Amino acid sequence: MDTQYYMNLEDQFGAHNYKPLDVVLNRGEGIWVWDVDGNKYLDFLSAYSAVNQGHCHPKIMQAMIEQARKLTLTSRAFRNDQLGLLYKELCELTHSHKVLPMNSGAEAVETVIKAARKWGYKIKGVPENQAEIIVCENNFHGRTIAIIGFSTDEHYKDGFGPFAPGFRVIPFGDIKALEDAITPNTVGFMAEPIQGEAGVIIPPSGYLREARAVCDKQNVVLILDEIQTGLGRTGKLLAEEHDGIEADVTLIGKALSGGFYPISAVLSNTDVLGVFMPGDHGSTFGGNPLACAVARAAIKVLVEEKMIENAVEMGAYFMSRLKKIISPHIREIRGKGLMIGVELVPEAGGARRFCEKLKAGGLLCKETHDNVIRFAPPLIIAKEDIDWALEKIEPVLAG
Ligand code: IF1
Repeated sequence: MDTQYYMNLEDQFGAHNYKPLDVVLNRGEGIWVWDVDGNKYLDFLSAYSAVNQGHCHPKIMQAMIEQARKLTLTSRAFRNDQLGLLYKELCELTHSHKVLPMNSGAEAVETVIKAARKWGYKIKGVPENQAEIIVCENNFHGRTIAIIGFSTDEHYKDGFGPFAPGFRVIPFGDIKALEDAITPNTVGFMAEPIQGEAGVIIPPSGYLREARAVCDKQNVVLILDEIQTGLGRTGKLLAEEHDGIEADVTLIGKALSGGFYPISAVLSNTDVLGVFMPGDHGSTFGGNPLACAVARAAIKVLVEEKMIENAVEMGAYFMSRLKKIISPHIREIRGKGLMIGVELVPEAGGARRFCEKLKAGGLLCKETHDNVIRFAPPLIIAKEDIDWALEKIEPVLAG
């Protein structure tokens, strides 16, 4: 059975809500993946930063297998012995007070919307049903109805209305706009520390620190969506650390399982998650012992194997080499740690064709929007593998 066979199956029986590169993968190990025809590729996407720890990390796999033999799901009707340990380890690592586990990133975002609103009504004293949450232009927080309702990308919304009220959109990186948008009914301000899907957009330096100060002054919950930037991707455990701040609520997902299992979490101070009472929120699979055991192993290897430090070093090296490439196609190269975007000029004919060429050379990456190539290898990548990747990237970008 070759690539074409599996592609046909997907096209015939699956909804066409994606346009993937034509590569059918069936094996992964570390930074490498293999397709059904036996071709080997260097993975420069890391499943959108969910496999920061590399594919099929042996220690995470071991934890998953051991837990799967013992107990996988209890529901939250009962307690399990992995949940409290995950809470404790996450709180110690991130200086949070409370954790609420969910499954997908979008569910974590939905959860914080509920929590921030309830905090607004119960603690801040906002009149019932008047709560407002401020978000940023070009945000990406997931695909549910509430979330796409405050997207500024028409494509994500087209045909899916009506949407939930209660959101206000301001430009990203503009602290004055945040100050101006806050009203007595504002309960939260939510942003990505670096906008991923928008094309690796880095806000002006000090933006998060200033946002922290504004939120403190106005009694607004600062919510950082670190689902993509978190867990080492930008060279810190959380990207907020670059600004030396702590959000009131931090959302993590993706690499929380090293790609083994969907698990996300809302990390918060006591005030915000403290508003949830029994029955207010939940999920059948959220906080299940298999997910918790996997997450515990995934964060352990991230720290113990110094993947965050490696992201700093390899990110700086890769970035410096990328910046040396002389190419008529490149408009700007942006990045922090191993979250890197190469923006092409409009005349380059779109990032997709470059991704196709890189794939032919054995390197998998994905365009975001039309003109940005995103490079985000697993954080375990070594210098010689970056050199190998650059041998492929340089001629494709220069040509
Ligand atoms: C898709 C991009 C990445 C996220 C942030 C929440 C979520 C995401 C900051 C939702 C998810 C994804 C989902 C994936 C593509 C992708 C993505 F291309 F859109 F920009 F990562 F770079 N907050 N990001 O980045 O998490 O519910 O998916 O677990 O195909 O939609 P989820």
